[in-house]
Amino acid sequence: SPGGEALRLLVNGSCDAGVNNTVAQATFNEKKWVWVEDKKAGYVAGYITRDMGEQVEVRFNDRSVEDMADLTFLNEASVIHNLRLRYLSNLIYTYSGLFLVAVNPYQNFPIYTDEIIRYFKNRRHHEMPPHIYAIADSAYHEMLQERQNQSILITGESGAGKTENTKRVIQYIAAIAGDSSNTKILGKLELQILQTNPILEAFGNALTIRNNNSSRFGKFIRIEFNSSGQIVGANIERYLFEKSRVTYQTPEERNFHIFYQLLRGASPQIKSKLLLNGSLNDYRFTKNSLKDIEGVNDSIEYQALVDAMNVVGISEDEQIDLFRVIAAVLHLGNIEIASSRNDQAQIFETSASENFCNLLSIPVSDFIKGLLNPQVKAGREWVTQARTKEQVLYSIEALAKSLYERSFFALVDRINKAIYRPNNNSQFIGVLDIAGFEIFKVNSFEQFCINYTNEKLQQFFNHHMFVLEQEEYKLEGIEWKFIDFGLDLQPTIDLIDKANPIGILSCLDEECVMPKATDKTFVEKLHRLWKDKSSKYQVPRFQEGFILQHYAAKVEYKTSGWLDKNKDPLNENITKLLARSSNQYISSLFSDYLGDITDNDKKNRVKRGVFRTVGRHHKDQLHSLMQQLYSTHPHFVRCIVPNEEKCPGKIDVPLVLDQLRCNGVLEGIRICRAGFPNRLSFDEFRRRYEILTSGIIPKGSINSRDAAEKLLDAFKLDNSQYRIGTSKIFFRAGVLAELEEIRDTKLFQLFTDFQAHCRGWL
Ligand code: AOV
Ligand code: MG
Repeated sequence: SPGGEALRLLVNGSCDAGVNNTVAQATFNEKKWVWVEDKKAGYVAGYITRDMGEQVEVRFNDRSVEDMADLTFLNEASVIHNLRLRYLSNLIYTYSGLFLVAVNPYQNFPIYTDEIIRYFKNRRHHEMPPHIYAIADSAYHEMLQERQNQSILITGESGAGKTENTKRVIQYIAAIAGDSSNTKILGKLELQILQTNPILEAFGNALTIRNNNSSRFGKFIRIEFNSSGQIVGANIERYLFEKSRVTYQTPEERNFHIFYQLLRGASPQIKSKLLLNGSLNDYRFTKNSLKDIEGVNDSIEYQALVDAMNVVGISEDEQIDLFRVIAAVLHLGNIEIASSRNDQAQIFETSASENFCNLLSIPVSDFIKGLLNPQVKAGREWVTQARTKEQVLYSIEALAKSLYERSFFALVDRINKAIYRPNNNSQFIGVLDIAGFEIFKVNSFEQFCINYTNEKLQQFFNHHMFVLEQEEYKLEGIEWKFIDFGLDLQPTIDLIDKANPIGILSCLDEECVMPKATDKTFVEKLHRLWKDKSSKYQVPRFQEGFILQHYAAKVEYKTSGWLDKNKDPLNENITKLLARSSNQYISSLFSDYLGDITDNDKKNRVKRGVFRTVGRHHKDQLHSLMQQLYSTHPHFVRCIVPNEEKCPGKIDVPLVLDQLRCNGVLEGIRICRAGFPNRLSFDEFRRRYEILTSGIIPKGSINSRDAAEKLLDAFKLDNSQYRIGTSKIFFRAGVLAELEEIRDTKLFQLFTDFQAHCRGWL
């Protein structure tokens, strides 16, 4: 009984447990049902498992199921009820057909300890409660057994727990894959891999309204193993970085963590080296933001960052270079631009510019000239242009964002250098932590890119779930009529990324090289191309933009600023100066701007992707990610935000339902139930369930297929409930769960009989 208290027996009665087949019906009738008073829930139904006179032990009927595909009645209400029941009993993980669903607990449960890791290690997936470790463990074992690369795809809204679960996967794998001698101490490489995370988070995460530690980039971490399953290296690929945060944050949000860590945690010596003598309120790029995160001390985090960099092997000089960029960005933000009478930009106070140039080792006079009066090519001639205050401010911000972004990308490359060892014979487990589908009040290019990504990932899921699953039925020769679920997302994907007929991304690229093109000409061209041509495309009533039908919902995109966001133009006068900086790190960040004098250089720039637009770059990266994913055996994790207040123990039902609809969980269950989601080999089936019958299977040799068939007969399972393949039996959702329950009861009975038997002896 819960809490060991005596339970009050209230009413003897029956309760509709909703069982619908003969085997379960039989056990149902044997159960002695009771209602138990509960302070919170009123009355809870349960049945007596042990009668001790004054006290009884009760198993509650209102138990949740560990796999929602086993729910007897499947609808939105039962799914949410089940998740809620579990969440309120501190069970944050639930299977849902092919998904693991994880609801953010907003509190630390002791479910990630070394002991729990040992508990999951080497156990079979279906014997274990739902947990992220069970997913990590099956990926690991399937990689070794099937000799196939694995992937774990973790998606969900901001704040849902993607990054936390990603960390848990890495933690688990580092613990079990390095641990061949069963010692607790992690190897150096495993430690380095674990320590890459605080570094990436310092530079790539920020406080947002929805998450105190929000990742502002997506990542795919590949951990590579040799044939005996030991880690031989790792590699991190990053996607879509939100660099606009460097120059602008709403008052409730912060800039990237590193700004606060550096200004609050660095020693006076380091700060003076970086010419930083102010605090957060003295720099334009930090002063308007929120300053503190509840429960976080930025100086302690700074120390943790430095420790992590030391573990990974990033030297003190390299660390200074990384911080140099942060300081330079802060100085850049403080350059004050005045405007002359004829509207020309001017700089009177040069100290911020001097600091910037000193730190980055470039000549300050050239810098100021390049900013205020850049040389631009007009035909074959170079002419000097005068700039307005707005133009200069714009190029300063573009430079700050680009400087930060390039340094962040270089940091990821540097980390990869430390942990990646090319190895031809390795296999990998890849973990994808990427922002889920987004719909805001105003949706711009950033949401368009992220939703495009999610459309592709959902298409991948559908392919895996519906196509491959049905192929397996065919392979096993079971009778099956191919179902077309009408879930092909290709029309929307084509509309976005096809080159011919020209999709949205290509159309945007074309406009980016057209002289005189504007956001307006872009959207007009789109309408001409797609209005009434695709059922997934609509023209909005009021604003300049377009409406796309995504798998999750219709989203209206506003296209102002898209040309610039896609082209991402920089002041080449300044980037060329930086490319020639005497500081090697800085010059390496801008090496793609090393002059455009020779044709060779030009070719080089094309090759290095300078001329690639943001959209094009993302499309290429995504293409390569998808190629990798299609070569893997995937595992899907869907993270759920329980409420908008970051509050433990509270489930906001409409909010959760919305996410379940968007991320395909509900649809996934429906389809799972139309098919035969559970399967067991003949041998395994016999081994596990022979105990439920007596003497049906003759002693001695009988092949496992015949044995299994005899068992199925004995259980009187309706033959719509299973299919017999060439090597396994496939079951409808819920059948195995019921057999398991009967088996539990049986084992318990055997155990008590045995006890009674022993007592008889005494
Ligand atoms: P996200 O990665 O999905 O959002 P996080 O993984 O950063 O979300 O989770 C947000 C916060 O929720 C964390 O900082 C933790 O405080 C808490 N949390 C999440 N999962 C757990 C867990 N399993 N146990 C304890 N606390 C948890 V974003 O990167 O914003 O898309 O952009
Ligand atoms: Mg995250």
